[in-house]
Amino acid sequence: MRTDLYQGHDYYLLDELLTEEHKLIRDTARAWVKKEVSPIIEQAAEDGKFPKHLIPGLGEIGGFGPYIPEEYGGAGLDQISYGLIMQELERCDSGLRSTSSVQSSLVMYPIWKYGTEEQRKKFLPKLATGEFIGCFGLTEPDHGSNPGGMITNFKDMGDHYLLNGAKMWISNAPFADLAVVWAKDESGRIHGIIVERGMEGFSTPTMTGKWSLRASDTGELIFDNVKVPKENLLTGRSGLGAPLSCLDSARYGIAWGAIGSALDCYDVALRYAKERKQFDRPIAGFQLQQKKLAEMITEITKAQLLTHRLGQLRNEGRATSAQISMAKRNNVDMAINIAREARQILGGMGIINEYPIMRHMMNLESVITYEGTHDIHLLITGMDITGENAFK
Ligand code: TGC
Ligand code: FAD
Repeated sequence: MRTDLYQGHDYYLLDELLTEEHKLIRDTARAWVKKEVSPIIEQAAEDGKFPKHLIPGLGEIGGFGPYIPEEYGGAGLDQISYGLIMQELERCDSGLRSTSSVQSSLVMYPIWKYGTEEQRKKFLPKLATGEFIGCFGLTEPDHGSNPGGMITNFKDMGDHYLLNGAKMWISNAPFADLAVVWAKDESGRIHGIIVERGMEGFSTPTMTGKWSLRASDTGELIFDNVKVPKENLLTGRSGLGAPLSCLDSARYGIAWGAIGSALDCYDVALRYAKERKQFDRPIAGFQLQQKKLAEMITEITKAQLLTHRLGQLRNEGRATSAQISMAKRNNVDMAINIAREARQILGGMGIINEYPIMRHMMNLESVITYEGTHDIHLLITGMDITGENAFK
């Protein structure tokens, strides 16, 4: 098993912009990842299973709802802290970050923002420790990029709601205790509703056959006349804007997380290039390899600057959805390109699981698709700068 030698890369001295608390949070997450996750992640990916024994530890390092107020069990941290945790988790594996960001931004966030006080008290503290795991059901078999077309629906039956439909591609679904599900009421308006495991007619079949994000469990959500208590409706906001606002928070976390994947690929490739000799000298001495490495650190540094500024804007409540889209799209694309270049630097060694690069590369094929595809985010930027909607 390869020893995890990662130390971080900070070419533009961005650490100077962080507080002591930020650095402590980041270093704690990094140390936990190195001790608990790095030794087992390749096996988890090979097995195609999320390592559930990590859940309590993830809760302890603030991986579940870092910015949720302490009164609800969260850590009450700022957005840069949230980003730094996502970066450290995805530095190890995108599936690990997925579990954390789905729980934080797609389950805890909507309950905190749009739930009742009763729902907050019932669910948030247990979600913060990992005693409960949640998932987020927006995508349907026939509605991915266009979630507004969803057909999952509920009817008001007087003393309960009756939920029917299906969601697919849902991270953590196979073992989640609860699902925040987006469904239409009888007038076609979208609402969030909390569906709990054990409710009759609710099942979560596992999706198999993934070559990507293998250390994360993905499943369907099937609702066959599920009776949902009325107190499980999220009453604070309705319409497509409600789930999309949760996506803003998760996409922001991905923008940081993707930097983590890129840093790990760069770190491994740089070390390998200095050690590996061909034609009697380290391959790091050849101009073609230096071009790859120099471009990698340049792109990582640009992404770090973009994302740090976005974090400041988020802290001030000024970041727009379109700014978040730009960062998600840029950083994931940057990371996937770096993974591909890093793999080449390692030659044949780049394809085996002694090194993490191929796993990152495969993971990033999911990350570039979920939470809005690469092309959808381009269209969001296009609409923002021109005022013209090219989606429809
Ligand atoms: P459109 O007509 O543009 O908007 C409908 C309403 O939503 C508002 N809105 C937003 N509100 C908050 N935040 C945002 N980011 C928002 N974007 C739009 C908008 O103002 C409008 O409000 P109102 O009051 O006028 O009704 O919607 P559209 O139907 O044209 O679709 C727009 C589009 C394509 C950008 C959007 O639907 C989209 O982003 N599609 C991509 C779908 C997506 O990202 N799905 C992600 C599923 S979850 C997931 O992938 C989790 S992976 C987890 C992991 O493992 O990490
Ligand atoms: P489609 O929407 O069918 O898109 C196919 C292609 O068409 C894409 O290239 C897209 O960019 C392009 N396209 C679509 N519309 C347009 C347009 N208007 N103009 C130009 N091009 C367009 N969803 C959840 O709700 N919860 C989850 O937890 C979750 N986890 C996921 C985990 C994994 C591993 C994966 C792979 C997906 C997950 N998703 C989840 C679903 C994810 O959000 C969707 O896959 C994504 O939104 C794209 O939808 P789609 O796959 O149906 O592709």
